[in-house]
Amino acid sequence: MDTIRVGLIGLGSMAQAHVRELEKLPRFRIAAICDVQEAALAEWGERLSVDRTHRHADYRGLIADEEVDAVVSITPNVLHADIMAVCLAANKPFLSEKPFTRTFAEAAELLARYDAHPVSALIGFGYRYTPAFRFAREMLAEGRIGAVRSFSMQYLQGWGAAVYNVPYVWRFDKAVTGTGTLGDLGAHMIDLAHYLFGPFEELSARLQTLIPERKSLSSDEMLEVEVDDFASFQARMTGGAAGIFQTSRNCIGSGNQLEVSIYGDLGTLHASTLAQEQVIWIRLDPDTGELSEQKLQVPSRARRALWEDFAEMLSGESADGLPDFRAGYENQKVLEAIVRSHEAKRTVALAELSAVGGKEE
Ligand code: NAI
Ligand code: 4PW
Repeated sequence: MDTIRVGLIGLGSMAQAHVRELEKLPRFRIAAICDVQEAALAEWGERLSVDRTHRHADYRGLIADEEVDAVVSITPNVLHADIMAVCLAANKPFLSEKPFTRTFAEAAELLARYDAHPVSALIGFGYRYTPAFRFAREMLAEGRIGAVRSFSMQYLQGWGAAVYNVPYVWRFDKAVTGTGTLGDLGAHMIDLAHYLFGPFEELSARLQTLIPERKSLSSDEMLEVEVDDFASFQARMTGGAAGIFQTSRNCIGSGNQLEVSIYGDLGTLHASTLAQEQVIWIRLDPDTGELSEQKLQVPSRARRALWEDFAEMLSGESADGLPDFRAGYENQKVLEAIVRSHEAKRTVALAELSAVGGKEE
């Protein structure tokens, strides 16, 4: 496949980011688009020069479109599972946005379908491609800070803070989103932890809703928010490291702040989206006990785009550390463990969760 003809489903805010990336890579051509909003279809159709016959109001039409080699699903969370299921049935490769699904039951059912008929698929865990995190992973593999004993991670944004009076959009509606800041930002943190340290073994969590009502989009009515807007949990990874996590969308001035501090036997690493081109390395000289701190610039080999890996995957190549279908499923399992831990007020081992209708490894 020389040119990869892409079909985009969901022409909202994140579609802009995907289109920007796709336009940098000549192998891709956006051949079809889909949205339930006619105005968005018309506007994007003109902008991307997509012929009217390839502008779809129903995602099933786009997935069946013969001009589409690969599907990109960028819709509200409630649609993720069905769009992936239709792609699997049609044998169409796809890149689907996070969180993997809205619930673990959806994830388990999808896994069964995927195991029966796998197709090339990636999930939008884009922070695996943040240069600082890729370089930190490389440094860990080289043993630069020795065995990792513990880490702390946080993902903070500010747009949901009370002062901004953000109305009740789909991200607060449990039926559409599944969980709140947990599935939205927490899913990225969990994926980053898996990418850096391997699978989760057990965890204990607390979910809180600090702003319990949001104003309706269409009236002055205040609507109850059933999903979390503050999530914190602590975990033990199968490799032995202990981790502590927090996420919130109510932290004024945070911007888009995903960061990790990693503590090993021989030193410490700090990496953050606030300084994506550097990793701070604190080294301990075991002979003298002296500490030194370096701000390392990320080397060019740690720059890579999710879309480049997707193109390679479609050509039958497979890079290390891909955010693949199984990574999506495992991520949803951790989200489920967090919800169960919160509800039961106890530590939950990941081994307790078995797939509903799906094969476990
Ligand atoms: P959005 O609300 O801005 O856009 C969603 C679009 O989907 C809208 O244009 C809407 O009309 C369309 N849509 C709704 N129902 C549809 C249907 N049945 N068929 C076709 N289109 C439909 O949402 P946003 O921010 O673009 O988020 C979309 C997804 O992307 C979410 O799952 C979110 O978690 C994920 N996301 C991922 C990010 C990342 O860093 N990986 C960043 C932002 C969002
Ligand atoms: O859906 C989320 C968006 O609100 C994303 O996954 C992260 O936060 C990145 O962009 C925003």
